[in-house]
Amino acid sequence: MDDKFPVLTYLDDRKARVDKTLREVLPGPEAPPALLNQAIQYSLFAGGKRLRPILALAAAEAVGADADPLLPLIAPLELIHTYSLIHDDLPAMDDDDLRRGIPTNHRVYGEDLAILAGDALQAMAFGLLADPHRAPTIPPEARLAAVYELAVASGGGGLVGGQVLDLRTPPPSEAVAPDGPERASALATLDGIHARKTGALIRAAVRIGALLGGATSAQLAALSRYGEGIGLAFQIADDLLDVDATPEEMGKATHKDDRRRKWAYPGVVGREASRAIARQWIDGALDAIEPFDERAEPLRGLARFILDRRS
Ligand code: GRG
Repeated sequence: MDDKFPVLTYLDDRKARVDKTLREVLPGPEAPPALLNQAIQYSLFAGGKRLRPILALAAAEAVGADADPLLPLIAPLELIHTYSLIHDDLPAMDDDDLRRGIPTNHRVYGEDLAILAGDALQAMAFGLLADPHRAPTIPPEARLAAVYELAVASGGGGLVGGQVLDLRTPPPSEAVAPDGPERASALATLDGIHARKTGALIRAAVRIGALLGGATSAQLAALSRYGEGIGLAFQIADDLLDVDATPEEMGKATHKDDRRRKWAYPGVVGREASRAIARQWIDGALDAIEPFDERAEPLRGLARFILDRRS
């Protein structure tokens, strides 16, 4: 397997394509109601990595599809992700001042607009995906399957459910002994939160790309396992960055998990074990796509990137 895949170039190139599509499909900042569209554009174009749509593009490529025509159906993943960040930052949730390196949406536009911008982004995502005029060559069944994936990943079994657990699960007890029974139960709690809060949308991104790209059921099953593995690894890496990276690198406050006594991997099992567990998830994800040919190289590169990223 070639581990020299130029993942940073791939990320730059695909991010530019996703951004171009987002600009094409979204109402401009002057479209009425202008304040709403400005609030949406403010957070959407604040410089996210676009990892979820990029994973969907890479999954479509891995099953042999021409991914570019799928962009209008893949870009909605970023709308759901951005809505979840805007709402997560609200005073009623994480109460954050900084996101993607700039003041959070509610700090600039007010809580009312931030809530409504998130709501509109969510509705827009489903509207774009269901619009038969976009990517008209995609069979209606594949489009419907993608709508279903996105709905499941966004709701109580995914983002929203994960956020509820994240906010309301009582914090972990001080020390978790490496061999004690509390460790297994703490890890199960953590994985349950992570799989919903972060993993569900990442897994759905990979599945949506595969479904729209015409994956066989065997390919879809393998890619689901890949998506699940990188989703869990992504959140462990995010927990590690919260303790290791600077606010400048992350574009948001760091050391928040510890201060807020939140469920996070390093606080429960330590940095080293956290890194080892993330590595196991990535290895499992790479294993799952082992039967794929060189068209899955972007997926392999992205899996490695998730572990090595600094922001
Ligand atoms: C409010 C319904 C609702 C859900 C919120 C997304 C989320 C759930 C909370 C945000 C905080 C958090 C730690 C989420 C986990 C996912 C995560 C690490 C998001 C950051 O994703 P990146 O790194 O961000 O892809 P960019 O800015 O690059 O898009």
